[in-house]
Amino acid sequence: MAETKSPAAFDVVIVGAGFAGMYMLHRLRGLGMSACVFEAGSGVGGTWYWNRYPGARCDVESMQYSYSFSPELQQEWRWSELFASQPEILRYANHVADRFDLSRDIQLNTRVTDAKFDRTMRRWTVRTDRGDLVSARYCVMATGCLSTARVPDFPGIAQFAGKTYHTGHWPHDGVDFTGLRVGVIGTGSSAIQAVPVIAEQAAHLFVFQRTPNFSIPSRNGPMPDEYAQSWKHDYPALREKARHLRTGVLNNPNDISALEVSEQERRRIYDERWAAGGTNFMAAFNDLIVDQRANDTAADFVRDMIRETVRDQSVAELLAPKNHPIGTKRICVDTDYYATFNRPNVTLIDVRRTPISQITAAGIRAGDVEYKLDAIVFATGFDAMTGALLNIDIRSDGTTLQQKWDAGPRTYLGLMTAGFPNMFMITGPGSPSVLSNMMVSIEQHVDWIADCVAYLRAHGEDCIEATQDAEDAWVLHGNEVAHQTLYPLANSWYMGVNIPGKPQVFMPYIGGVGTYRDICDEIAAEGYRGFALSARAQTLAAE
Ligand code: N01
Repeated sequence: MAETKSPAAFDVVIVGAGFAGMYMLHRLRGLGMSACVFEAGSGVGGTWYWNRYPGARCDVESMQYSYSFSPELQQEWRWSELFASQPEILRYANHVADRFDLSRDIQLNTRVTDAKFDRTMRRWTVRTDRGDLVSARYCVMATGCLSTARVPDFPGIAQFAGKTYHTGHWPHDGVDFTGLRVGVIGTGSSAIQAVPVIAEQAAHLFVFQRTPNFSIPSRNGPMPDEYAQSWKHDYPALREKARHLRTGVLNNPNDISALEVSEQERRRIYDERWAAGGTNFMAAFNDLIVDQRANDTAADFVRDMIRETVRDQSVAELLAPKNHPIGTKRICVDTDYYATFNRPNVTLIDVRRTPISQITAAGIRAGDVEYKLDAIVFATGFDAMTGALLNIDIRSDGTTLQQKWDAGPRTYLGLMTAGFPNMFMITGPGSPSVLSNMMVSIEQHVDWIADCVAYLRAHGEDCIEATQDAEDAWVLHGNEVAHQTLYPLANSWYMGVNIPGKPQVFMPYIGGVGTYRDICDEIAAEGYRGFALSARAQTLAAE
């Protein structure tokens, strides 16, 4: 879009007003820095603004999936359920925006299209789809890990006469499926939450499954007052403890091997975790994600639970995952997912055996069968971790980020990438991000970045850049750690496998939230080891 304005100048430009961008703005204000935030949505909340599909809720407990930076905020906010629903989390995001007066620096309905670094001026110039032009010393990408929705390129998609929806772009006024024949494509976390709710409304629901997933019942319910109070009473200590755990979630880890106990004892422990519900199931033993034999015991247990729940054993067999170790694709959490397949109005279709060949005017064709539909829900996921970043034309020294990451993302700590000075990523590839409680990881990154820019200011520096050596070493370390686990055995979006042509590398850092935090803190304490720091004045004097 043409523009004639000269750029407005800020200390920092932030891309995205989800939980990461909002807290970043708050911290920068606290440092007396000027910042502006661009947000593509018409409201704050990021992933919770976009993902409004039926049944959407968080699979980390509400008492833990919330900001910890403000003691007042965490005391005053009341969650109504153990696992908060999307509308409630969005209300919370809006409450935070109001409470900390964030909105005056957030420009909504504005998508950042380009960001260019000028090495002479040591500033980023950022453009938007509305013609804004902004210059800032630092650019912070708070663009989210799962914010670029993906619809596979099914032939005939445009000719479908009914309505289509993607879970990650759900209409704001909801969708009424009453009396309709609905198809859901995909059986990841989003579908597993949406399917039971849509099944209650639809005349008939067809679930098109390519790969079954392991799902644990959430056992969600109203938040008991005493439970909320027990957290609030001890919040500072509990939050601190969570920051040093592997996933950033207090999940009652059992620090013994699944192979150390008798079969009976193992079964007792799995039964207990299954009855308690939620992702804590994966903390039943300490080796489920590193030892195939240990993993098999947990996977067998869940497969048995599926067979117990689903009456038609041929459907149960289709729903029971057999091709990836449990937990190596994101473990799902549900309310009545497997039981939904006992309903007479729900049909499971195995599109592994008979792939979807076409979307027709009347529905979906898989094999020889055309399923007549009034609506199709694409629960087909996201171009994860890199999609939102690479959708922006990011350039420095004549190179684009797209070119630099041609063979997969390369970062130092998931915070910066060499050759792109003064650009920070929040929960970028190479950090624990999607393998952790995102709130814990977001706060850790925001605090690290805020401390970093404050340090630069205090030391008269205005430029920071990851060195190539440090980045190479971090990428190597990340790969080594990932390959000590079972994660790379799954065709997951963690590996980029869901996007045709995307380089297949394990993107998040799996070393654990606590270990990672210690590494980041040590690096900062050593004057930002592995980063090159400089000031423009010094550079000019040297020339
Ligand atoms: O997406 P997904 P999602 N033909 O990529 C299928 C977070 N999240 O939106 O596995 C047929 O997991 C695909 O099949 P396959 C969470 O981190 C959190 O569900 O590629 N099927 C798969 O079944 C999660 O992991 C929460 O064989 C096709 C599905 O589409 C992440 O978001 C809630 C296909 C995509 O599953 C993404 O979850 C929701 C094709 N051509 C999401 N292409 C909570 O906090 C794709 N599929 C609870």
